[in-house]
Amino acid sequence: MTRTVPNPAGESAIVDSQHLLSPQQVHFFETFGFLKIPGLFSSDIDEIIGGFEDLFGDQNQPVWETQEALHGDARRVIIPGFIEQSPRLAPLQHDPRILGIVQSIVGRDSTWASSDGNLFYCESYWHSDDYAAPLHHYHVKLSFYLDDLTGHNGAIRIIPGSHFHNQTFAKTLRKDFKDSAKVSELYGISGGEIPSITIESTPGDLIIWNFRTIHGSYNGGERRRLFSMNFGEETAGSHDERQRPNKPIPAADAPNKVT
Ligand SMILES: O=C(O)CCC(=O)C(=O)O
Repeated sequence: MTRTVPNPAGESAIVDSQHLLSPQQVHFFETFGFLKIPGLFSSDIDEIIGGFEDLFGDQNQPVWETQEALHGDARRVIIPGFIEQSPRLAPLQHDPRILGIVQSIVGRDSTWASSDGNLFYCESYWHSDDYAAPLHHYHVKLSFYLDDLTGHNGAIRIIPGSHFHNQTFAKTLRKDFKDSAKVSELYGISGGEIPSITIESTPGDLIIWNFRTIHGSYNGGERRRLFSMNFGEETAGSHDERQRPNKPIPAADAPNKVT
């Protein structure tokens, strides 16, 4: 069985239904604000890591070196427009596994919103991705972490439910996290002790989150590798208009493990 999906270039492409998320995975994502698909790219991981290292190893490659408060003033190296510059990674933009996920959670009106490659020599304090797009404009991030990560060496953490950005819970968190130095004053615990889910990962896993979902990473070591592909809805607000409470979730043929 096949379904039509607009690819990032705006053309119609055919995605086999095997690449669409199950109703349970979509429900999980819409309820908690994230989803991990273990091993989705494990058979391609050598090529993916090779493409990543080609770009970061190229002395002529322009990079941004940042030392921002969000990362404790420590070093982060970014290459914007990342996979677009790599012959080995660029095909991911049109990969049916990616397009199937994007159609499942953004819908048919999705647009490509670029990619970024990162080397972290730092932690990331709690934030949502409102620097990249206004929160009312629905966007999702598909992330490839290229090291084995747990809570002890910088695995991404998210606060489930914080993607309901207009609710008091999410608004309170965004206000309280504006100044990371205030977190212990406000809550009596450190940033790393804020209640959250740590998404442990191994290279080849895909982690997807809503730009609105509050996320961070703690205990990160040297040279943590990440690249992400971003997609958004074409018309701001259209995804939210389609949401309704208590929508029925079709029964699955077999249980799906989502995290
Ligand atoms: O892994 C991290 O430290 C943070 C990544 C992040 O915040 C992002 O890509 O939006």
